[in-house]
Amino acid sequence: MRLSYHKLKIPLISPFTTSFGTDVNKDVYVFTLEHNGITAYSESVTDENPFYGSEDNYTVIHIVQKYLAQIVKDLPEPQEFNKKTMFIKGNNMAKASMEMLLYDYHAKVKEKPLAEYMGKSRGYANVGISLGMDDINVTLKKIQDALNRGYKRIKVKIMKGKETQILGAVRDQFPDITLSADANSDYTEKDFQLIKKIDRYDLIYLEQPLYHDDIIYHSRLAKEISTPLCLDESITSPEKAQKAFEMEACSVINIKEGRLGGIGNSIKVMDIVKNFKGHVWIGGMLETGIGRSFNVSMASLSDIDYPGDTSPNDKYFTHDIVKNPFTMENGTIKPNMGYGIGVEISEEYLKKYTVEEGFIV
Ligand code: OSB
Ligand code: MG
Repeated sequence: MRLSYHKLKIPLISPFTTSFGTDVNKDVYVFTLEHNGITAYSESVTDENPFYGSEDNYTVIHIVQKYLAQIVKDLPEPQEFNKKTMFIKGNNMAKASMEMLLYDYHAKVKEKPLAEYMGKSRGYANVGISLGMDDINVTLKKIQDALNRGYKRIKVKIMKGKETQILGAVRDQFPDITLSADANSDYTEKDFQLIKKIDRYDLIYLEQPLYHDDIIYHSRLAKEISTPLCLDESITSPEKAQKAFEMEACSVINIKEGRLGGIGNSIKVMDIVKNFKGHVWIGGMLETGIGRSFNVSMASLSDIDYPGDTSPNDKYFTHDIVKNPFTMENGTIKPNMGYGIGVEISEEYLKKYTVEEGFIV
């Protein structure tokens, strides 16, 4: 058993701006597990800064090296890995990067495509697009292009004070599209009057307007606005999802396996959402083809009812590190049918974008 990493820096086709900053590169750890002729992969959804959540690339590699690698070494089933790592508080993105590596490994051992290994797949994922903030004319053009390509939902990033300008311009030009907005926790409980203005844009939901770890104020806000609320950052465990629905803080959840500590917890959240008759979709963190393959498989599960942020690889990178990128047809993407995540790594581009590599255990 050998566990190793590549740290990559891959230029993004266009900068991605959210309320917390602008990314021009994808800085990512890719993990590789090799055993008995099987090679499994995963990536961490963290980047260089803890601005989306509290983890970053440096905390992930630290937690992996100091604690998780020893547990991964025994090749436990993912559920077993989750139990064995419960003593480590938080650090969900680090845990997810190893749990998902084990998912890929065990799906490959059992010679099953990941979607089949995880649950009931409908065979394809419905796809939406997440657009970072840009000059408004650039955004309008990107929306038109996305609609031409068949995307089923458009999500725009907003921030405090710019919501009316962005959403007003989008709705003027596209009165009928399925539209959502993501504030990435830019507002506070003092901004409810401002947030209420968003009701007039007829969004399918407003994503994470308030604090990254909040449920209580979102619950209060949900009672004052008519737009459904979707939580992303705040839902870091199945227990948080349960609490959010019990408090009616949201009716929609954006699942990211990384934020939830892996696929096992993500499936538990899907069950909770179903129980409360909420809606659920699979988010994205600008993943390479490796993380994207996990996301597309998840998004193809039949309990996922809204389109996800699971664009084809060419939205992000000129050259991905996989040789079999996803293609979108009529706003849908089919999960890979090879064993596990089913990606073929391009050694050429993996090497080209590697800034550091090493052996862990
Ligand atoms: O809030 O969903 C988010 C990217 C980085 C950090 C947070 C978010 C996002 C996205 C991108 O919205 C979705 C994608 O991968 O296309
Ligand atoms: Mg979000």
